[in-house]
Amino acid sequence: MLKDIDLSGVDKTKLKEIHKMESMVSSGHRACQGCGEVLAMGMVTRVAGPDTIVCNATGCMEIISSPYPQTAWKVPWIHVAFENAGAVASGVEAAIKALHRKGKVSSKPNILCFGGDGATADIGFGSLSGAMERGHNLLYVCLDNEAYMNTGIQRSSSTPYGASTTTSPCGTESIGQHTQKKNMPRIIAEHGVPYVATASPSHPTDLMDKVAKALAVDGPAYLHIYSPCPTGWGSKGEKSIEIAKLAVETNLFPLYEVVGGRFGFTKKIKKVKPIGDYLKLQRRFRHLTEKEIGFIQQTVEDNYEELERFCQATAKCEE
Ligand SMILES: Cc1ncc(C[n+]2csc(CCOP(=O)(O)OP(=O)(O)O)c2C)c(N)n1
Ligand code: SF4
Repeated sequence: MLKDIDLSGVDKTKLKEIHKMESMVSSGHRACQGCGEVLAMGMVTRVAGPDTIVCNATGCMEIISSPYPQTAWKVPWIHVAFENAGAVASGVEAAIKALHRKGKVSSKPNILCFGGDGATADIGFGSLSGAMERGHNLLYVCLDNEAYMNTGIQRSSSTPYGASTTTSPCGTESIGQHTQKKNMPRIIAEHGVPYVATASPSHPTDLMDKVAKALAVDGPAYLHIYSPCPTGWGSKGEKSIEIAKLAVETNLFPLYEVVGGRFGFTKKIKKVKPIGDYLKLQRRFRHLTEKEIGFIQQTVEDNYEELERFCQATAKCEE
């Protein structure tokens, strides 16, 4: 069902102001150099600010930020098992709501949930779906590095076709992952939640504007952030932002949002680059032949056309 939600009053992020915004994840954490996940988490928490509670599903971001007795977190943070991050975040939100109603707390902190693609699309999917369906006022952020990195680069349902991982290795009999990536933003949009968006650390103001909108809506919001992982993708740490940018510029990972059920691009690429430019920077794709690259190119174009149709179908009719 389409619903009108006015987000025009939400402040836009100014590029030259970002350095003044404090990340709630301190430096000195143990992420690999060039990790897209930790970069994205810093951007998200810059917008959310100190009045925030974080629920963190098991995965890289939990491990690198909380080696007991140390922590990189500057806000209340709870470690959550793979399968129930959505449920725990729901409980935290309901508890805050009750305490607020009873006059025991005055603030209404932002409730953030962070999960990798494995936590989000696979094992934690049920509890995430429940949280979205029940309408809890929280923001769930999927940090999508397209595999289970923390436990040794195993494939997930978010691993793209053709990628080599330790459980979908390429070889004479296999091209690597042979299924297509699960479309999580679309699946969550189908829950009818007020705000869903894709974002990338290569486009920081777009990403941070989306966090501000997600926190402004009343009810659940979902942000799917593309997160390069040099260790799992076999790429150079210093190339992470270039790779993330190429994912957007090839239309492999279009930047869009779904507000009240209406789909809209937040960035349109004028000169779309070939998918080979993106693939060649990563070892996980280096075995692919021209024929397979052609197949991936076609899939990218088909998916993009489908998204365009969603945008057209849900656009507001002009009087
Ligand atoms: C039910 C369950 N199965 C498996 C594990 C082991 N495990 C811990 S983290 C992890 C992978 C996490 O992958 P993802 O959510 O994509 O996050 P990433 O590490 O890539 O950031 C796995 C399989 C677990 N903790 N719980
Ligand atoms: S393995 Fe990948 S996701 Fe995990 S900390 Fe390293 S770069 Fe980040």
